[in-house]
Amino acid sequence: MTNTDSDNSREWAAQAYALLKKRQEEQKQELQKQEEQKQELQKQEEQKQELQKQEEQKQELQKQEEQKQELQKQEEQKQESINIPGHSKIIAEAELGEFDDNFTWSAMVLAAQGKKINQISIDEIDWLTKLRRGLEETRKGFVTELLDKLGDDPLTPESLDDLETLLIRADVGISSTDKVINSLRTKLNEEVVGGEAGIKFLKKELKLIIDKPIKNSGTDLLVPQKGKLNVWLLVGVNGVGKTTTLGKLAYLSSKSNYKTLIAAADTFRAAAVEQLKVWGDRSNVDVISNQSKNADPAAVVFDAINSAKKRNVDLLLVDTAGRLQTKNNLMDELAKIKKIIDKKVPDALVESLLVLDASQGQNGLKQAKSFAKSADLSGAIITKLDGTSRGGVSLAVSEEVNLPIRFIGAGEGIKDLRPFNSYEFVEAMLADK
Ligand SMILES: Nc1nc2c(ncn2[C@@H]2O[C@H](COP(=O)(O)OP(=O)(O)O)[C@@H](O)[C@H]2O)c(=O)[nH]1
Ligand SMILES: [Mg+2]
Repeated sequence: MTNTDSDNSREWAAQAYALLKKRQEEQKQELQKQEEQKQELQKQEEQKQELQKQEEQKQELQKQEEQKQELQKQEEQKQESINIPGHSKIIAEAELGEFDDNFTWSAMVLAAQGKKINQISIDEIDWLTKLRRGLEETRKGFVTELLDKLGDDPLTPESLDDLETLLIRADVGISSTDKVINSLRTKLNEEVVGGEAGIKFLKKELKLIIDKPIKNSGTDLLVPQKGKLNVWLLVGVNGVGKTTTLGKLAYLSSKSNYKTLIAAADTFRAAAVEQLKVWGDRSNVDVISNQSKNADPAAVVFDAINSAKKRNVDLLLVDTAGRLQTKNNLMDELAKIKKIIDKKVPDALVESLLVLDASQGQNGLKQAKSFAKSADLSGAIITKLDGTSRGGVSLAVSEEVNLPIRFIGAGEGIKDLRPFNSYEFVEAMLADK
C-alpha cells in the first residue's frame, strides 16, 4: 500500500466514522426526542388523569351537596308533616296491612268489579277498608239488626216494616225508603224471598236509586276534559269540608296529570287562604288568592282564570265561602262568580258541586235542597262518611235532590277522597260484618 493509498483509506474511514457518528448522534437525538415526546405525552396523560380525578372529586362533592340538600328537604318535609298532624308531604302508597277480613272484603269488592290481581293497588284496598270501617256506624243500626230480624227465614210483611224503620233511621229518607219497600213488597207478592236474597235485592234497589241521577247526567265518572278549561266550584255551608275536599281533589287531579290550579275565593275566612296553601303545597298546586281584607271573591276568580289560561290549566278548583246567615248574599256571590267564568271562558266546563257533611243527616239534606233551589248545582260530594251513622243520607241526596254524587270523603287525610262508586258504596253500607 502506498502512502497515498493509506492516506486515502484513512480519509475514507474518517469520513465513514464521521458519518456513522453523525448517524449515531442523529439517532441519539431522535431517541431523545422520542423520549422527550414520550415523557411529554406521559405528562399530558398524567395531567389528564389528574384533571379527571379533580372532575370526579368535583362531581362527588356536588353529589354530596345534593344529597345533603335532599336530606335537608326531607327533614323540612318531615318537620312540616309534624306540624300538620295526619299528613305527610311525601305521599307514598299506603302500607299493606294484615291479611285480614278487611283485606279480603276489599279485594272481593274489587274482583266483583272485574279487576285483575295485577291491577289492584294498596291504595284501593286501603280506601275500601276505610269506607267500610267508616260506614260501620250506619251499618250497625241497620244491617246487623236487619240480618238479626231476617235470619234465614223468608221475608214477611212484618220484616218489611222493620226494614222500613231501619232505612229511615239510617237517614235514607222517606222517598227512597218508600221506593225500596214497595219494590220488595211487589217481589214478595210474586215469590218467596229468603233473607240472603232479600239483602241482594235491597242492594240492587239502593244502587238503582243512587245511580239514577248519575245516569241522567250522562257522565258516569266526573273527570276534567282535556283541551278545555274545567272549573269546579265547591259550594256548601261552613264546616262541611269544602276546603279539605278541595285539597284532596287537587291531589287527585295533579296525581292524574291534570294541570291544576286553586282559586281561594273564600275571602271571608282569614285562615282559608293559609289552609288552602298548605293543601296546595302538598300536591304542588298553586293557589291564586287576594290577601287584602274583604277582597271580592269574583275578582279572585277573575285573576285565577287569567292565570289558568296563561298556564294551560286543565282544572281550576274554586273554594267558596259558606256563610249560612247571609244566604242570599252567598247565592249572589255564586251567581257573580259564574257570570265572570261565562264571560271570560264561555267554553269552560263548569261544575257546581255541593259539599255535604254526612254526619248532619237530614239537616244536611235540608241545606242541599235550599242550595239546589237557588244555585244551579250539577253534583254533590258527601264528606265525613267516616264514623257517622247517617251514611244513608247519600241515598236521600240522590233521590230527593236529584244530584249525582261525584266524590265521597271518609277521613281528613289527603287520600281520603275518591270518585263515587255506587257499587262499592252499597256493598260497604250493607257489608254483613
Ligand atoms: N272526619 C272527617 N273530617 C273531615 C272530612 N272532611 C273535612 N273534615 C273536617 O271538617 C272540618 C271542616 O272542614 P273545612 O274543609 O274547613 O270546611 P269548610 O268550612 O266547608 O271549608 C275540618 O276539621 C276538616 O278536617 C272527612 O271526610 N272526614
Ligand atoms: Mg273553607
